[in-house]
Amino acid sequence: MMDKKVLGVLAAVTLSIGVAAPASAATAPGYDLLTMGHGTKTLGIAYVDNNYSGSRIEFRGESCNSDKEDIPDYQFPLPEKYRWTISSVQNLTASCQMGLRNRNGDRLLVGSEPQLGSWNDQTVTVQFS
Ligand SMILES: [Ca+2]
Repeated sequence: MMDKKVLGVLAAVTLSIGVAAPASAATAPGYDLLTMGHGTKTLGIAYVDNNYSGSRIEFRGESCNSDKEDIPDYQFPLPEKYRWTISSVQNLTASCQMGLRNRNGDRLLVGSEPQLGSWNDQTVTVQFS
């Protein structure tokens, strides 16, 4: 009899934890969120893993001018921890071209890319122009 009561209490505790955890977890445990730049909008997001997962960097700003070949409106040299780690990206704007730069200065224009192919783990700078 006593054993059954104890088990019942344990089951109730386990259930309440299981229900509460997903609702309060904004990002998956063990992953980092870094915000770069200032502004009211998230221009884009770069992720360490494929398919928009893993630790991520959000790039903040406002909007881009219409001259896409001008110097970038926003340029984000990645902190050392994130250099050569980016595996998927999302451009969340309508007005900006999102571009990745590798260590040679080559540029890849991107939209929403769940994988980056030969550019996997190559990005050192993210630009919006
Ligand atoms: Ca990666």
